[in-house]
Amino acid sequence: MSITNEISEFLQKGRAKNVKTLVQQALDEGMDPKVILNEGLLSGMMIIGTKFRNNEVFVPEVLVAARAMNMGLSVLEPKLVEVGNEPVGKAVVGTVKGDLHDIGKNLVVMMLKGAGLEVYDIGVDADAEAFINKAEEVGADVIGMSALLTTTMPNMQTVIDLLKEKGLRDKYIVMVGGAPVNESFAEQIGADYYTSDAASAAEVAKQAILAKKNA
Ligand code: B1M
Repeated sequence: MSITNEISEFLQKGRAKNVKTLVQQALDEGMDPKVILNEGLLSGMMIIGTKFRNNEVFVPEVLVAARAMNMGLSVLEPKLVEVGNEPVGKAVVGTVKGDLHDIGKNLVVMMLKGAGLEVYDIGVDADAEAFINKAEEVGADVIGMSALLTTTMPNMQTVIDLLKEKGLRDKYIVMVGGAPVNESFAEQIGADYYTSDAASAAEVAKQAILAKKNA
């Protein structure tokens, strides 16, 4: 079995320590961190997601798999972040109120750091004030929101509405993403950008900041 398959298998079983060890081993063997991410960690998480939807596994199993995923990501982070180094701008990133899913958000945080942004991760279940207060405090360029539940997607709108209410909407580049979010939803709530994955989020954020600074 290939090492990425082993990572995927251990992740599905929630064996965090094995995942951590194997991710490190794969890196030591010179494997591309993106291959480890996509073919090991994310592939295992996708299988768990499908089994969850089909009622073949339940919340506790998903929770331990998610812990193993985050443990693997923590080993990968320094490698994924190693790329660009010029400080491009600042971003505040979080998962919206009512939503505890953090894996996609963590990936976005890592990729943004890798693209040279200074990132303030406000965690999960973050309300509108938390996004805006942090953005104001640190002088952010970007507010990035993640949502994984159809029931929490509307909370992205709440953040944008509060920005408008405070007269701050144009001050920030607002980016949204997460499995149930799409381009038309982003347009409907008045976000600036939707991206389907963390790597494109980083690319778009960087371009948008540069474009705004040069405008
Ligand atoms: Co939950 N959950 N979950 N869950 N969970 C989903 C999302 C679900 C689709 C599963 C299913 O039914 N098939 C379903 C949502 C259904 C819906 O709303 N339509 C669901 C449900 C129902 C629930 C609960 C309600 C279950 C329950 O309690 N009965 C509950 C809700 C808790 C809450 O949040 N209040 C719940 C709980 C959990 C766990 C805690 C057990 C765990 C989360 C642990 C954690 O995150 N630490 C969990 C997990 C792991 C999942 C699945 C299996 C995997 C999610 C994930 O991490 N994917 C998920 C099924 C699935 O998505 N297939 C599911 C990997 C991750 C890398 O992808 O986050 O999409 P994702 O990020 C992607 C892109 O979306 C994008 O970049 C990433 C790729 O590069 N992206 C952005 C994300 N954010 C972005 C922001 C951007 C740009 C791109 O710009 C700012």
